[in-house]
Amino acid sequence: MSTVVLVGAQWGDEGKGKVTDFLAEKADLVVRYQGGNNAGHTVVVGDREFKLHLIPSGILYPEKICVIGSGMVIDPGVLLQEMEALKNKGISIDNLKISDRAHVIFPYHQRLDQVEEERRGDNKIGTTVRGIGPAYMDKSARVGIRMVDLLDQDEFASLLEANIEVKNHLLTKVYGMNALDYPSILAEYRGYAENLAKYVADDSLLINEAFKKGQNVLFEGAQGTLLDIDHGTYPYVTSSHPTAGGACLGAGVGPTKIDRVIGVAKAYTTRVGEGPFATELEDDTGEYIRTQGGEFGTTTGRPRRCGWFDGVVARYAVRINGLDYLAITKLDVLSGLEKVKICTGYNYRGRIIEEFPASLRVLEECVPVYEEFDGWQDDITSAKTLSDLPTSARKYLERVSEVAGVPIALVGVGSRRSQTILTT
Ligand code: 2SA
Ligand code: GDP
Ligand code: MG
Repeated sequence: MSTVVLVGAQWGDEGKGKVTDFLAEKADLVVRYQGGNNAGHTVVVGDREFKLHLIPSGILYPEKICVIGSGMVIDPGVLLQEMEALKNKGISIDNLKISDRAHVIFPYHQRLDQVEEERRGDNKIGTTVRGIGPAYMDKSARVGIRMVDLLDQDEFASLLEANIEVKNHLLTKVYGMNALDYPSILAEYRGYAENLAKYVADDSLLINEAFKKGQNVLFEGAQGTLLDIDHGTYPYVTSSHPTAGGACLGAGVGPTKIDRVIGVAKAYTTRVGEGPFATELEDDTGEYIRTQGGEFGTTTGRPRRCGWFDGVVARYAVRINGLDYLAITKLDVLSGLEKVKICTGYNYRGRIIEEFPASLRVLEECVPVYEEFDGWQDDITSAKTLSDLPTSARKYLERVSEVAGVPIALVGVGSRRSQTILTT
């Protein structure tokens, strides 16, 4: 396996948690490198379901080292709750490591996320309101507070005081909200620091030492390529780099160390939050997919928008991430449909576009060009190999692979670890 980066090839929720858990069996380290508790990664093992937000999906294997990388933003209260919930389910968190360089989310980040969304009105982004954007803003503005700063009592007190002074000005004078109380936040976060201190480490050093030992490292992306701050449907994106390059930045690893990049995509497309979505189905078929696929946000419970597989998006994800393979999940969800469709290009004012456009104004006018295929009625959730699948499902997968331009390494036919077909 060596070093593998797993990324979302669409708008997130492709089933990265499940695929990470499946591949983690062969990994020594599993590393998250961006995002925070906006992410929701669901892993089902036997009859037990785990919803992870900050902790890598490798945590269900007791011997794997799980790293929260420097590119992440951490809400320490949420992290401690997640750790506690895992412990209560009998899952060991002894091998969890938290980067000393990861940035910390504070209550003012959540408040600003909420009030900025409200002020955007019809132009809202549809964020998870977890304070992710404002925390990354502070990081870029060079006023953020990192885990290493949180652990240093005096340094933390002065950084927090300076931040709260500015944020209170913004909250009260600009947004007409109540001021935040510095002493109580200081005390609360000092408590978090005490509880988290023993897990804090130099993630880059740890991972690079693992490379020297010849260990296998799996990087687990959160969100998806089309939500990347540089390459996504800006401004309807998250504030981090869910793409493969983000793994290097967000874990202190050189690009020469990456052996393989796998993109996870659903057999259809979903998006939660606002922004253009060319293949969206606002009809009974969209509703069917949402119901069959249980397409509701893992973190917020919001209904996800559903649509056909978009080959333009897939090709874009292959290019942006340098994908070697696709992992296609949730093929079982399409069972029962008479016809299924793949978008192979966009019709923009009578011209066929095959590459994903930068302009949202162009994207909004794009009409998908579809190829239609026979569906399949059989229950495929017990399929173990490709040959167990109905011919029409196999044809569909073949075309998905052709349109995307990369082979398919595995296919998901159910949420359980065991419901995975390896094709290579
Ligand atoms: P944010 O909160 O600033 O990152 O929101 C910006 C955009 O990024 C989208 N986003 C997501 N999209 C899909 N899944 C995500 N995780 C949760 C899940 C989402 C949920 O697993 O279902 O529960 O609602 C995720 N996180 C961020 C977000 O919708 C905005 O479009
Ligand atoms: P992630 O954010 O990419 O990890 O995805 P989420 O966990 O937010 O959403 C994916 C959902 O689909 C979860 O509820 C998974 O348990 C489920 N899932 C993953 N793979 C499959 C699959 O192949 N078939 C079905 N039916 N469900 C799947
Ligand atoms: Mg998710």
